[in-house]
Amino acid sequence: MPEDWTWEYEGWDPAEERLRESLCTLGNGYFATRGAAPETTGGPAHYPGTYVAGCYNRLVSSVAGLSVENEDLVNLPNWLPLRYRIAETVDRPASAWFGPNHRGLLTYRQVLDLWRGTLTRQLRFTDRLRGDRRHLGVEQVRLVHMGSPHLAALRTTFTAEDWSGALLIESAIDGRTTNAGVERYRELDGHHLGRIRTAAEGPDILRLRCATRTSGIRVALAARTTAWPNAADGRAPQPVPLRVRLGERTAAHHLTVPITPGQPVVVEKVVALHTSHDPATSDPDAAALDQVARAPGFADLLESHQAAWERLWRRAELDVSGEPGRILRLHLFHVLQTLSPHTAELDVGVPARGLHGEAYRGHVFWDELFVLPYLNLHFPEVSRALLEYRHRRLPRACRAAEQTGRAGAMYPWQSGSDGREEAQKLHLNPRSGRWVADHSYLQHHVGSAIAYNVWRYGQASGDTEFLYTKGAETLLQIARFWASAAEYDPAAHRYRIRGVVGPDEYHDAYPGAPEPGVDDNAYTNVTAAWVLGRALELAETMPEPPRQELFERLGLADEELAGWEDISRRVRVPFHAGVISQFEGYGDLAELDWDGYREQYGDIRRLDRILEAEGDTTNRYQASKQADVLMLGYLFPPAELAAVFQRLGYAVDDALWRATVDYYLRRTSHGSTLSGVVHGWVLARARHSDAWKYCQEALTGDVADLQGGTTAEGIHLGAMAGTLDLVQRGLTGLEIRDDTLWLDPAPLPELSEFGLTLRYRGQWGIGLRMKPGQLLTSVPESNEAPVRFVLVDRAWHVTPGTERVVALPPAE
Ligand code: IFM
Repeated sequence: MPEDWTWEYEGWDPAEERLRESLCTLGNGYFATRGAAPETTGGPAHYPGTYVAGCYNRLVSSVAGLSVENEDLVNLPNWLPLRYRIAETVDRPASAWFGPNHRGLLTYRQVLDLWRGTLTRQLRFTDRLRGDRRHLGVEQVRLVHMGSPHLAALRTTFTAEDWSGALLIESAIDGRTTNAGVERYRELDGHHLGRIRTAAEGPDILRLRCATRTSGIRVALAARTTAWPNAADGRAPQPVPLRVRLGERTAAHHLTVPITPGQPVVVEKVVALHTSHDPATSDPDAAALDQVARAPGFADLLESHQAAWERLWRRAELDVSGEPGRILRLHLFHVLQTLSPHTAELDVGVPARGLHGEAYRGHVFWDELFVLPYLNLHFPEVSRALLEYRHRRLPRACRAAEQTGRAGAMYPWQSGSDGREEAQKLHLNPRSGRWVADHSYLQHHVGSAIAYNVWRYGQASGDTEFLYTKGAETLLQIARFWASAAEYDPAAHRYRIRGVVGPDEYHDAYPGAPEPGVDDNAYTNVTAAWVLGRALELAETMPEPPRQELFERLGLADEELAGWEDISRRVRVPFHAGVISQFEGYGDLAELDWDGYREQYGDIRRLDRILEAEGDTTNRYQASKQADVLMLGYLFPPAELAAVFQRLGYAVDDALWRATVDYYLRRTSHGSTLSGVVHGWVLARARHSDAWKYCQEALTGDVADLQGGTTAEGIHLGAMAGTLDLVQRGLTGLEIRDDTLWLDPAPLPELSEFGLTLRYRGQWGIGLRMKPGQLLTSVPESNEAPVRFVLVDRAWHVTPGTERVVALPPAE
């Protein structure tokens, strides 16, 4: 194993447990299970959660006198339960159930092994019987299989250090789970599972099936438990017989195993999980039973699981030393556990909080904007599947646009199973206890993120089969939406897009305005113009066929395209005080007393909650939650950004951009983990002295739980993937166009040495290695064609089996 691939937690800390559960989640892109303790099924410190990608259910709840409907990623039955105690005689317990909360817990250690994809727990207990102290050691290894996506396994080894007797063990599946992992949602109905049935099969298998209550997805788990005392005399061990206990919503095996010092007891639990959503499955119950009955033992599963992880790591090589490297590997691990090649077989999007918890209900936001650019260069088939998720929901997005009187596709701010708008109408401010109207559905910029991803995927993968069909259709319909949303203002001779919310969610209305939304959000308008520009480029460059067929089917005639041309050149961008305005009127808002608020509250990341609790609102202030205008510097390399503004007839030079960066840097609270990524990226590219500070904020967002308790409710997938891309594209300046890898490095002094391998248009293992003052490019021997690189003023080809080192221009 490469060095430094583990995350270790020493000691039992109930206050930290839910955070550890999120960070120690194991998954495979099909399902994931939080790193919860199997000894207990709940309690304040514990939140077991198992989530299958795309398994949603919709329920109606009553809050603040209103009936609200929410669709949630469902917490499925818990397959982990395995508890144990000492038995004096068969069936006669002689100790309490052990577990992290047991008062005899002596040591507790937990190790997440990224290379192997396992979570190992080591516990040691003491217990007193009639004055005698007994010591029990427990080592437990778990995996969620990366090769066989429906399998998981848990192996527990018990060691009696100084006593002989028996262990009473219970291995169960628990169907009593609800969605209760997020305190803010406690007033919402979380009972998503119904029709629960339990059964036993043969000597060692338990079954539990159920269905989601309204979406009717059938879910089935089957668990095979095997236990034996290790055969010290070398004879084949005999598994211990199991006793079945079936409840209405739980199924358990009980077993009593003799144990003596030097003869550890091993219990293996192998679990299969299927749903009726799975491709090529008619009966999930039968599929789970079949799979678990045929599954090999833990040792074989571990071997094939590790081999699958090794293959993944080869496709995602990232070599960064020190603590940043360790964190980046953890981020990569969680990205791959959420979005693996198995995901490419499913109809799912990018869940903002991974498959690691219930925050944001497993919904899909614009966060894929921070995820796909990374995946494009390693797992293009996963990117394509995620874009196909959007394409399948294109008709729904077109209906949504139509319902607001617009044309084209208006994608929802929050998407779930069928692509309708899932954004909540009310959200709870935990600080004030008030339910507040939520206008985030006005973040129509999500459409530009989808179009951007279509375009960048096409450039990186060269997959014209997708780009010229589903990709083009999606992008053209989004362009059409922007064209119909833009209103011509004769006084300004410009097109304006009114009534939106930008990425900065702190401004959802003008102070005192009766209607929500702000006008001419610069990010929204510029990206809309860019999308229109790409749509026109497609119209010009798409080959025949399929161009005519697609354009005819969409009813896209030349006059409409001429309208797009005009709009793409004349969308309005507001400016004030020598900087780009976040939106029309931003510069007229009051200045916030940042120092005063910091002094009073310390952490003011969630300024919106603080002000609302004070009876005030962020709408009144020049205070942004997260990068908004600066997102433009994240999406577009300097030359492209300048060209976009030039096409719009605005001169945005380096000085104006730097002034804009400084302006918003002083007015942003970073209430989203995405903000650190964008600021780190933009400041690094602007050679700003604060760049590393924001990169560190992005790196530590989840491991240090910077947003105060939110990581326990699920990781921040966009920020995790964003940090990978920060190295991959941000620090290298990598762009892919014209069959060339364009580089424009902006190395940070704190991260000036790193290496990565890329997959680019069917070529694998293309190497980039940065060192202070030099860049090494390589192409493996196995590749067929040379790769072309361009660095500012130099171009070169690297032929297969060779490398080329070039000197980097000195930093300005
Ligand atoms: O999409 C983000 C948004 O930008 C900030 N709030 C959280 C969302 C989901 O991650």
